Amino acid sequence: DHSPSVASVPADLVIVANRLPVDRITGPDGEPMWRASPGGLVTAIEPVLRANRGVWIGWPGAVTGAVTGGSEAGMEPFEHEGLQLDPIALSAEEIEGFYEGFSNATLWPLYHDVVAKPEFHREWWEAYVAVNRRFAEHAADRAAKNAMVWVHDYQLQLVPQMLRELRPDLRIGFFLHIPFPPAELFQQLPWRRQILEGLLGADLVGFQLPGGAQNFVRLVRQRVGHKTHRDLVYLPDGRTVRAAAFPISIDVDNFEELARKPEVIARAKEIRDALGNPRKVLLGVDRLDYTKGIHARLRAFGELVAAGELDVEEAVFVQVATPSRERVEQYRVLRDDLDRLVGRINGDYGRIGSPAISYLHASYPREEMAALYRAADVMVVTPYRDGMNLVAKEYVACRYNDDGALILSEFAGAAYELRQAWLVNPYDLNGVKDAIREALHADEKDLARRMRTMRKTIKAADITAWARSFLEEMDIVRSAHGKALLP
Ligand code: ADQ
Repeated sequence: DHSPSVASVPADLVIVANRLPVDRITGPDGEPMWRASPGGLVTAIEPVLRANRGVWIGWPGAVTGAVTGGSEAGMEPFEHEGLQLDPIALSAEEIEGFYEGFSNATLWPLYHDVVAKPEFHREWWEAYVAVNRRFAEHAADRAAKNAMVWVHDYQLQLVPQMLRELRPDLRIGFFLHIPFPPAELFQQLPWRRQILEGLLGADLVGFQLPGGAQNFVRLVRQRVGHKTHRDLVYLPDGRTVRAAAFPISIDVDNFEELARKPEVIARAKEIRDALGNPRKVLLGVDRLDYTKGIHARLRAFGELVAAGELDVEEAVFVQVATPSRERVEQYRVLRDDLDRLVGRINGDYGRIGSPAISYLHASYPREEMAALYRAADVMVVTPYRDGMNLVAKEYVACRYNDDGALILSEFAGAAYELRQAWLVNPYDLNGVKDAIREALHADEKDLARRMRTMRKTIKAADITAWARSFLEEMDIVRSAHGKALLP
């Protein structure tokens, strides 16, 4: 379904993100093909994209079984299920320096409270600059006069400024999906000033939480020396940049609908049966990442089992951890650590047919995720630091009977809205154990009271509202400084 002629029309809305909403795969005859990789971002942006003849620019990922090798073959703009997609190829060296290196081994740990030690390498930075420039040039080519360009996430922080230099007519927004760190940590970055200036190319810089926006404004004042007032930055050329919080959400109705499907309900029961019908099922679902606090929660659970407070035939922990970024050293180390921890707990306390922890590396379709959420009495979300954490919101969306308990780290962005969860400090193992104990023994009324409030919260702020509020704010910010506007 390639139709480049349609896809090359200048677009009024351009989404620029590291990844396209499709994966590039190799078809049966060795030809490149596209497969949808549905995610929160595509669900959020799809309606706006369709309504505005929008185009999405991004990397389609390495071809399964091989690296793209910078080949441009089959990388021309195309249409996929009504969306205009424009792939950018990355060479093997670029994947290593820009993606695995600077994005995932420098910025990711630095922005997550240095939970792991960030590595600073000049070659990685150079790759980051080069790839950001390619994305910016591509966006400049595709955007119509006065178009709106919405740039996403930590991989592309230089794009706003590069794009503004090429196309001053554009309205540019940026949204950061991960935390923006406090000045004390950000300061470590040898290229801190370049990153701040890169972001200041946008009219609106969005963060998950007000704290991130405040960190940014404070750094701009201290490091770049611009005048600021509250959430506004005043640039010498008369332009203003606004920094504000837009907590991201999920398609709440869609998750609830899934969870109400008879097949999903049946599947949830099947899952409990397969686990030996324990009285309680605890669940963790994460990308296998050292920020997610998987180790802490499994240790806390293991200690409760070891102390005889929980019996493995009464309570089972299901941990789904999808491997990610496996070429980055710290992720391999984490995977081995978790394998050892799970092996030890199951070896010491499991019984034949009843392991204490059911540990799965698989990646599941949405229906299966909904069934897992439905099957779980206690959802355990304990990141050391997380921009938002959609899993917590997905669990709440699926609990339409107002039952089930959510244990949630204070350091997840979601804790800002989901105040009725059992909030924990993941570094405090006794605190996590207390929360697990309380959640397992909570009475129905307490659970219902908490869940009802949390459900109201997420229903009032779903993913469509998130996208709309960001785009509306971009309109306001830009008109406030009197530049060209779309009707
Ligand atoms: P992530 O770090 O990827 O996202 P998260 O917000 O939890 O973390 O989103 C993970 C998504 O992947 C969820 O929608 C979940 O359902 C899905 N998922 C996880 N494991 C899966 C599996 N085994 N099979 C299928 N699906 C699975 C980053 C930031 C977050 C921020 C989001 C959105 O790190 O803090 O919330 O972006 O802005």
